[in-house]
Amino acid sequence: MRSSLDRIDIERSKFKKTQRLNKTSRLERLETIMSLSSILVPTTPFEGQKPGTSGLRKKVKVFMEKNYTENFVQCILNALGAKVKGATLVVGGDGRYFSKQAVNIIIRIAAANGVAKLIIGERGILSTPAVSTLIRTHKVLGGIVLTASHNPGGIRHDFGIKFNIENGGPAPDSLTDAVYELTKTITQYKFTPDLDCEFDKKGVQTFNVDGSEFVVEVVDSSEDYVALMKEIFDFGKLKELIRGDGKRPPFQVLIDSMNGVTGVYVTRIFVEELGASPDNNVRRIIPLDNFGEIHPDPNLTYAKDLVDRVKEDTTYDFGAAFDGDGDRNMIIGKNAFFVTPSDSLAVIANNLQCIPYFQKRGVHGFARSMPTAAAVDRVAAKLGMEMFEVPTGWKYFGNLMDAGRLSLCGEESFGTGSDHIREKDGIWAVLAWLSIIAHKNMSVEDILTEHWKIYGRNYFTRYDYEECNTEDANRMMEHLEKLIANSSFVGRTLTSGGKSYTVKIADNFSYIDPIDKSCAKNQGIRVLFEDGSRVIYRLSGTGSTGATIRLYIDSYEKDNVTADAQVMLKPLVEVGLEISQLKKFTGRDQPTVIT
Ligand code: G16
Repeated sequence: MRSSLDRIDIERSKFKKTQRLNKTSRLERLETIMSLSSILVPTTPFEGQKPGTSGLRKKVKVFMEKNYTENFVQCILNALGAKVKGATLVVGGDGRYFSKQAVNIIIRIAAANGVAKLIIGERGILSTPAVSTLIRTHKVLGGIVLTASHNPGGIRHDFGIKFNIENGGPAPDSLTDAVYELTKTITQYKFTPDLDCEFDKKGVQTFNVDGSEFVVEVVDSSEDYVALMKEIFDFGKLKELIRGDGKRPPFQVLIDSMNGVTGVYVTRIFVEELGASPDNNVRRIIPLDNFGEIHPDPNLTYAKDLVDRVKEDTTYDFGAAFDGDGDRNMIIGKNAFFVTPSDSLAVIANNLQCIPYFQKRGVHGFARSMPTAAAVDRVAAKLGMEMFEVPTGWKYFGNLMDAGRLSLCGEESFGTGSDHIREKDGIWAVLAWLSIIAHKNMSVEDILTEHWKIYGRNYFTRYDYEECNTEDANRMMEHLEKLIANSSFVGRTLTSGGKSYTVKIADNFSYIDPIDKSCAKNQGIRVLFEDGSRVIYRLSGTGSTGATIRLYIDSYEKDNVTADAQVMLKPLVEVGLEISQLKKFTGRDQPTVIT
């Protein structure tokens, strides 16, 4: 039976010369190594090993500095404490540049720290949702995910490491804060220098390290994940949709992996299981360690290539793209009709009965991150569902899911997911959309239009100002802090393009987790207006260079639901820029990305 990566190799051979894998069985040779010893390596702390919204992200060259990666990995294990001894961890990532070196470092440090077993994706490849799946299905202590997500890869770009806990989700602030504190004082790490471990092919290798057994199990990158998707969705129905069923012609999809890790899963699920054409229905499905020099971020700017293709070729009914590690998704319909992530969440929430998983398990609450437009709140209100608003970051959904109070959630940053795992899940989102389309037999645009007619529309846009000078960006945020602290700000009316907005509430968002009562402060400045519109300002926590300012604009219309979002929101954008004095502080008069 071929593994997922073998299948990808077959695809790869169509594009370029097949990379011959070294088939000599190093596994046999390793079996003869009976006893290995660990050593303590002296080291000194590095500044700035502070995990951001989702792990530590830096330039590859930073991770390549002597002891940089080792220090961080050791600090993760130190922060976990005594639980590490005898534990099992999952290791894998999106295969970006430096992944293999990082996996080797983790193997040697984990063995030296008394970890009993590592479950590693073949060649170190696992999407972020697949890591979450493996942690949950194997019921292990957690996983180390090697990715900088949607950030570009390659030697000149970004690498990242994050830890996921035993529920399969990103580590909470308490753990990442502990890791950061440890990085400031680390003096040594444990290492097994002679541990030479193969992870290119499925199989189990056993070593003896300091007198204890250490096992490395290399698993198929997609097997458990595909099995989970088959439990959640009706693959028979989805196949009929994609292939056509005699009554309906094939529903033409174009699924774009943007040279990221989802190529492995797209090949298995869309091509092999659902019968999509490898030539016409999928693209950029070979995972490349530099993502082919593109920015693997599924939005209208960085996935423009897909948008243009779907626009030009009107035979396509649907397009989707994913980011490097497969947790983000973008959905477009015929003629590249764009579905905002906030609307995508609301539409899925309104149609969960189309998905067998929810038919069986019922639906227990919805959630969104604070900057995400409130479209899903309206669905929750109509369906009588509990609704949560959390800070930006998937880690804030985990407790609610574990407590059985949350089934579906999403973020404006192109993340959508459910309690099937504890990460956002790009492929899951596309399968959810296709299930809804198969059930309703409607186009993407018609589904949206119908939704807006029922609920009204939250017009939403996000302006990103990437790689600003950090001091400038901080000064702008300080200015906003001062402004909202001034009691005369509430009640002030701002006017632009003939529209007036009166400030109702202005604050810096904080959140108390309803389950463990932990508090997250300073999660973004919100200016809420009398008419329900909102402007939100945040600094990104995922960049690796300078500061990225995000300006989020959300405005609700009950009846006028089919206008152009950018035209509709222009006055509010102007108001947002005026309040922040963004141009004055940063010198920028245009955003890098508009979504
Ligand atoms: C990460 C988190 C998301 C979050 C996003 C926000 O996404 O997993 O939950 O919404 O960051 O990023 P920023 O702080 O830049 O606004 P990913 O896909 O990068 O892991």
